[in-house]
Parts: sequence; structure tokens; C-alpha cells
Amino acid sequence: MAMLDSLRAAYDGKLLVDADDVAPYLTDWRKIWTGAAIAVTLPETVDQVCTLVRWCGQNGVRLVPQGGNTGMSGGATPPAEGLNLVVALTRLNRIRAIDPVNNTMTVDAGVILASVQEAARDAGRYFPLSLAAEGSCTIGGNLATNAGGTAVLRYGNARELCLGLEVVTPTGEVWSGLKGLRKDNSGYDLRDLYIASEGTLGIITGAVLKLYPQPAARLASLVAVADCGAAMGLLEVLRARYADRLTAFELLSRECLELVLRHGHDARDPFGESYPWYILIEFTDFTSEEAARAAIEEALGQAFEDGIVLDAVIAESLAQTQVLWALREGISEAQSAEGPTIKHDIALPISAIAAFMPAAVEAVRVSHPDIRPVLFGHLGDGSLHFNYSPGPGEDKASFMARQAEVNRIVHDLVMAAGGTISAEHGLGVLRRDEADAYRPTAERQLMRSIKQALDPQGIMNPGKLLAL
Ligand code: FAD
Ligand code: 2HG
Ligand code: ZN
Repeated sequence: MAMLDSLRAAYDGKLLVDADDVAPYLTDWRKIWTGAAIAVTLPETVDQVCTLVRWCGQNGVRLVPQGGNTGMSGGATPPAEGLNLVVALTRLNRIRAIDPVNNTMTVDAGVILASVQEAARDAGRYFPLSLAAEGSCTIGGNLATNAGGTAVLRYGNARELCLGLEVVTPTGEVWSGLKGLRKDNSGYDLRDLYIASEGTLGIITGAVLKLYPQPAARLASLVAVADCGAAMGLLEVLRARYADRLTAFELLSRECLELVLRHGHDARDPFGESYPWYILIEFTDFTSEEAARAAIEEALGQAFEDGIVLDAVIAESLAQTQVLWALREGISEAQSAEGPTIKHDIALPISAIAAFMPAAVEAVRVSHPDIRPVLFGHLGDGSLHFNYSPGPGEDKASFMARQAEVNRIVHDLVMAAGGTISAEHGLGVLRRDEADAYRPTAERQLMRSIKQALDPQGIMNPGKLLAL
């Protein structure tokens, strides 16, 4: 095909065109969206990325940046129509530099998150971004979606962990903002504009990341509570007492634990009886593991006496801490293993969550009594995965036919409570139109102006984040 010949003449990097090779890049992790592309490219240098962007601009081809393809909103999947080119960044994967004095690491965008963590560890430092997909997602994808994960309570989202970016703009030029500065007020913040832009304004090719001291004496506990009100009470007590040494506060319902017990390898219930809700808490940076254990025991003992906590197990070792984490981190895979899912990636003011949870569960139950709530999330930072799975015997088509109405019920309540319907996974195609409908007019106009100004040809990740 003439178009591919022209691409080959312009670009000398790896190119996939055979249907079998291309297929994995055309379907998302949840297997909801499948698109089409003339080819998949895997550039290894920033120059090659520039060449691809320029070639696309000259040939009316749209680019779809892709990292590890673990996103949950369909952002990395090409549209089903039109001329699309997938630009997979996984071969742009060098650790460029580590500056131990500045506590920064400069990386290519395609470095896998677990490799960033490992490189930080090897340098005696810590990179805190942590999520269950860390073995396959890339730092570029994390920044393009402003990923959150399980360490936000103490360290913030991907945005807070990034000091500088390098981006190939829609005209194929490089904007080099790879500064490792903690203060820099020199005009509009392009770094913050590109973070969470989901590949719609350019391709992130490099980043300067913040490093931290390695946390000491890590210890987790799984705590059983009666409801979200009790969970919030526990959060308040622990935060007031231990501040930043409480590094994780993750919620999971009984339904979530059962899903993981059914589908997770070697997973077992650490309690002898079942409870409605569990909180996975983690403490770090005590003087020793014993000191951390004594602090957890004391805090939970008091909470038990006050009727906040029903039961608790405290890890005896780092290995047991990891076993407890596997129960939390296995939820997404377990829910997918059980069939189709309706997901709500929401965040609320922490003070609104105790009232929101039962109200939203009840509002959905009234019109959809058979579907199963699968409720979990990063309670400590106010973000929740308010998900659903089909009830017994319900087929996929009938379950998915409920999606729009369930979304409306949940999201109307979220917005009324001052929350957001897109906390950490990005809008992609999944939340694009709903988010737009809830947006104030001024915000909608500003967003469109930005897209129009930076990408007037509309070649960057078409149809994602904003409908134009
Ligand atoms: P992709 O899926 O490839 O892409 C995501 C988006 O970013 C797309 O719009 C794509 O076009 C764009 N993009 C990718 N790379 C670039 C680039 N270099 N330049 C510009 N745009 C780019 N997310 C959380 O926030 N918290 C969690 O706890 C969490 N847990 C997860 C657990 C599992 C099991 C899975 C499968 C996913 C989870 N996620 C979570 C979703 C999360 O957004 C992704 O895992 C990750 O941040 C996306 O990285 P990726 O490299 O896979 O990006
Ligand atoms: C998590 O917190 C991820 O485990 C995935 O953000 C959430 O599967 C989901 O809905
Ligand atoms: Zn999450």
C-alpha cells in the first residue's frame, strides 16, 4: 500500500503491519474497545517520534499514543474508522539519569513503572507511584492519565511526582521541559497541561521524576469495620495520631474479598468469619517494625474499644504485608475474571463519603436490585471504585444495557456531593461525553480552545477526552 511505503521511507524504526502482530495494540485491557490502524510503530528515539508526528500531519493520519495498554477508559485504543497510527512507546525505555543529590530520575516515557521503582531502589531511593498494573504500565501512560494508585495518601498522584516533561508536539517539534526544579514560575505551566492530557495534545517522550528516601519498617494490617462511617472514623483517628506515617488506607467490601478468594491464586481469608467491609492500612517510617506494630496495636485496640473496629489482623513480616496487599490488588483482575463490569472511577470530599456510599448503593438497588456492587478504592484520598458485576445468571448484553442508567444514578449523586466522575483512570472514550455534559460552559470552552490551539489538525488521539 502506497501509504505504508511512504511511512517506511520516512521512518526507519520498528513497524508492525501483520494482523496478528498488530491485534494486541488494537484492543484495550478490559476488552471493551477494538479499533483499527494502518500500522503499529515502536519508536526507540525521540527523533523517530518527531518523524512519525510530522509524517502523520503531512498525510492526514491520526496518532494514538500507547504505553503499556493497561488503561481502563479506552484512551489508548485507536478509533474503528479513519486512518490511524498507533505509536507504542515501550521501546523508548532508557533510564536517562539519576541525580541522587537533587533526588530526581530522568527517564524515557516508555519505561515500565516497576523498572522505575527498581532503578530508584538500586540508587538507594524510592519512587512511590504504585498500582496493580505496575509490571506493565509505562511512566508515560501514568503521566498521560495522571495515575493515582495506592500511595496517593502520602505522596500524591503522578502529577505530584513529576518535575519536568519532554513532549513531541502535534507539529513534530520537541518541547524540552526536563527541569528538575521544585520552584519554577516562568509562565503557563506546560508540564501540568500535558499531565492528564491523555495523548490529545502531544506525545510525552521523557520525564523528570521525584525520588524519596526508602520507607522504613513497612507494616500492613487488614481491619474489619461495619460500614464506611466507621472507616472514616478510623481514618480520622489514625491521621491525627500518625500523620504521614499512615501511608495507605484502602477500602474493600466483602464482595471484593470474595471475588479475590474465588479467582486469586492461593488467596485466603485472613479472618475466621466474614465482615461487611475491610480496610487495608499500611504504616511506614517508624523506628522499627516492632515500633510500627506497637503503634498499630495501640491505635486499633483503642478503636476496638470505641466500637469503630470489629476485628483486625496485623502482618507478622514483610511477606505477610505483601499477602495482605495481594488481596487488595487482585480485585480488578478478579472482577474481570467474573465477567463484564460497570465501573465508576469517582472521587469525593472525604467528609462526604460516609453519607454517599449507602445512599448511592440504595439508589442503584431500587431500580437494579440484582446487580452486585463491587465497592473498593483509595479511601484515604477520597477516590472510590464504585463498580458493579452482573447478578447470578444475568447475561452480558442485559447487564451492559443497564450501564447508562446506572452511570447516571451514580454520577448525579457524585456531582451533587461535590465530587468528580473521573478520579484517576482518565476520560478516554468511556467518560468523555458524560464529563463534558457535567462541565460548566466556561470550562468546556477553555478546553476546546486549548485543543484547537495546540492541535488544529486534530491528529492527536482523536475522539479521546473531548468530543470535537
Ligand atoms: P496506556 O493504557 O497505554 O494509555 C493510557 C492513556 O495515556 C491513553 O490515552 C494513551 O493515549 C495515553 N498515553 C500513553 N502513553 C503516552 C505517552 N507517552 N504520551 C502521551 N500519551 C500517552 N490507575 C490508577 O490511576 N490507579 C490504580 O490503582 C490503577 N490500577 C490499575 C490496576 C490494573 C490491574 C490495571 C489494568 C490498570 C490500573 N490502572 C490504575 C489504570 C492506569 O491508568 C494504567 O494502569 C496506567 O496509568 C496507564 O499506563 P499505560 O502505560 O498502560 O497507558
Ligand atoms: C485499583 O484501584 C485500580 O485497583 C482499578 O484503579 C480499579 O478495576 C478498577 O475499577
Ligand atoms: Zn484505583
